[in-house]
Amino acid sequence: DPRFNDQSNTQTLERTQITRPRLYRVLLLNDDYTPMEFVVMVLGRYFRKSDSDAEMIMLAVHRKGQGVAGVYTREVAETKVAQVIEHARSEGYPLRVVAEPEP
Ligand code: TYC
Repeated sequence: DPRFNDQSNTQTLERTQITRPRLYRVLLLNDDYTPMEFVVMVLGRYFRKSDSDAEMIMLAVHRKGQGVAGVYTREVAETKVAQVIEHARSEGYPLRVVAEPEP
């Protein structure tokens, strides 16, 4: 019987191993110089936020000091950080963006 898959003819349940990737939060940090409209544009273009969600997230960061732009696997999160920083620097803005693992 093919279900009995060891020599003692006892049944062994085989399970497929599923490993969830660790997820990383991309955080936007507040500063005094980056224009609000640039942060809203970043949230739309790089984090696929609607205009109203982008506005709410930007204002939360402005008031509270930091906020979550999105949650991704490590490589995606790090790529978005690099892309946003490059874009901000190209415009002369000091915007800070970091990725941190979820607890
Ligand atoms: N504090 C900025 C201003 O008043 C706006 C801002 C919001 C900057 C969020 C960065 O991550 C940021 N122009």
